[in-house]
Amino acid sequence: MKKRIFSGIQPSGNLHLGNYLGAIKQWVDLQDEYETIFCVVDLHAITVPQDPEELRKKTLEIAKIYLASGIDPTKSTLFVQSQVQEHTELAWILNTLARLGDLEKMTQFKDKSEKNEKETVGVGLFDYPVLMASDILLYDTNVVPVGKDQMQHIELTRNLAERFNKRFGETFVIPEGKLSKEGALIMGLDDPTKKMSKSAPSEYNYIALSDTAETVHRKIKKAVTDSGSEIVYSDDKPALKNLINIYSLLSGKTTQDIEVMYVGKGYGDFKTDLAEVVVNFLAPFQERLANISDDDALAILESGAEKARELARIKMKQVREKIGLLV
Ligand code: ATP
Ligand code: LTN
Repeated sequence: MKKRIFSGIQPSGNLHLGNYLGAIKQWVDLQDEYETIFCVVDLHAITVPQDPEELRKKTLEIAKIYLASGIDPTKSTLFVQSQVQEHTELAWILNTLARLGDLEKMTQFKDKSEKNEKETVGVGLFDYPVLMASDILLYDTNVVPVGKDQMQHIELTRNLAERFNKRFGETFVIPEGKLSKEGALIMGLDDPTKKMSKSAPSEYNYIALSDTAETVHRKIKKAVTDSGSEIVYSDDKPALKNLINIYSLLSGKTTQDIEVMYVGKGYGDFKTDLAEVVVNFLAPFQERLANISDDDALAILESGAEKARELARIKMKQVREKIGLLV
């Protein structure tokens, strides 16, 4: 029996290289070794205001991005969270076990709510990790591949599962988080101390998966670098280290290979080549994306939702029995 993987991305903002290298790329590589379920988490996206038309468009686009990245619908189950109602049902039940104090410690909530007065922060934003726990626990997930920023939510998920099992008897599998190595955190091109983020104030922070070749060249040319002129991979040069990581992850060359290639050359040559490496990844990716029709993507999502509903229904029946609801 293969172990099961579950992960998801919110349909908000423009996906960037950080999302691809930190999340989707490793998902593609895990499809053979694991039974894989990938979700577009639209109910998480509405924890902050979304334009309804935009949300629908983005949801379909994320599904297409999964497909264009190499998520294979014959190997993986792909679906949209809101199309499987058990996610919200389980979230309510887990809410009765979750503790205010634990949710208040979540850094994503703290970051996103910092800008608002406490009185006006949405309850959905606060409760976000409990819905995420439901996503994971509904499917007896063993492993959750995510970026570093999500590990705290996985820990909370484990605690909720343990608390439920202790109180009502063995019901949920205790999941583990899984980080990719270098891709775990891609930093901003304009500031190597902060992660590449779609909500960054400047577009020079990120390379979007939809950027044109011209934009990629312009953004990489403007990317900040460190003092000195040699191309070396070191913690003392965080900006360059980040650029070498991107080069390495997209080209398959090791960071040592890259250092050797640029002995005696400067940032100019390195950056021009890096832009080419990025474009050589993005151009065929964008072509595959353009060739996936709405109808094809919708059909894949519908059959994915059917499979997911079946699994979710079985799990929820167990949960209802355990907690004393009429079944
Ligand atoms: P953002 O700050 O860009 O809005 P996010 O974490 O809210 O990021 P999601 O769409 O929720 O974005 O994240 C999707 C996945 O991408 C998650 O697994 C997350 O850990 C990963 N991820 C996001 N940014 C990066 C990054 N800079 N480097 C590596 N992984 C990332
Ligand atoms: N919170 C995650 C998105 C997410 C998720 C999940 C990831 C929602 N549900 C279940 C893994 C498993 C984020 O912000 N990246």
